[in-house]
Amino acid sequence: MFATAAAFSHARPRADPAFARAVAEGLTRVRQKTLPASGFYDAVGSALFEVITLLPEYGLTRADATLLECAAEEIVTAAGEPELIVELGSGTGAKTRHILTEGAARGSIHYLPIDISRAALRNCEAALHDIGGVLIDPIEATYAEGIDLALARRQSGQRVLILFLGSTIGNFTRVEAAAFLHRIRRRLLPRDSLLVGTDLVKPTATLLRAYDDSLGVTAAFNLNLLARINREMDGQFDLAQFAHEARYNERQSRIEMHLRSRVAQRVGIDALGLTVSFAQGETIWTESSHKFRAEEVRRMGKQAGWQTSRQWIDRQWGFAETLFTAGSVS
Ligand code: AVJ
Repeated sequence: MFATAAAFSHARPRADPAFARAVAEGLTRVRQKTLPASGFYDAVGSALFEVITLLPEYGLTRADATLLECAAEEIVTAAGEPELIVELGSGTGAKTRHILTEGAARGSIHYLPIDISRAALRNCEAALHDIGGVLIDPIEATYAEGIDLALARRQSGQRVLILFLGSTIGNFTRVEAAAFLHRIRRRLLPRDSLLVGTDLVKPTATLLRAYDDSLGVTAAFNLNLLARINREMDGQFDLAQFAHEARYNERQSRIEMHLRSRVAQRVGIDALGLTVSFAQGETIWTESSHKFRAEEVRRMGKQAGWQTSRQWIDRQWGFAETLFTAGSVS
């Protein structure tokens, strides 16, 4: 039947169970409703994020990439020429290329990108497979599970470098970020390293432009959370009834993204058996993107048990790469 083909092309994509749980929990909160920032990155959202990185207003990814390109040689040397390189959140692999190329110039590299998205891992492998002397072993897992799986592959005497780039750490609260740095430190050995990319505090106007661009790509990226619920969970969100909003929280030095309901409305999410009520002007908090001071990052590492740190800073945009190295465990 011809109808079958049409029905297939409109088939509901399978709901990601972790995202579905977070939706059910976050939209039934009595006070501030929330949706998780990890939910942005389905196929549509990942493509929109790639566009964001090209926008003139969003300098973050360009600063990160430029720094890594310029400092790759120093980073690999300071990390003690690691043989095992683990990356949290594989991204497109474009930024990692410089580190891997430099590492492979000193000896063969085992590269283990970790991501919950199989599509992201496939893109990363396709983008980096041509670098000679690098064995790529993608791990489809959460960061915590993935780190344990990756470190189980360490052969004795191998030195490890963990990469956490792109200011992804900025999505954590400061307390969560500190706990994360501590947890990684406990899993590593003396002389292992961790490279963390962080966006730095900068003028509020610059930040607001970066998270509310003139083309509306960030608005689409934010609204895609609702579109994704419609696609995966038979949600009834009318996207025109929600507005993208980016605020800067001075006290916490972070951008907060929200979706504001333009009217009082009730929205069904059929696959969850849920109806959500919104007051006019009520918001869903969708992301926090923390901005750091360079010395604050070094201090966080020290407090988490990392003995030494080195930093490379892009002053034009305001971005830092910080390399923490584990000393002897006391
Ligand atoms: C990928 C988490 C670093 O916080 O800037 C971009 C995501 N959100 N525009 C960020 C994002 C809105 C991005 N991170």
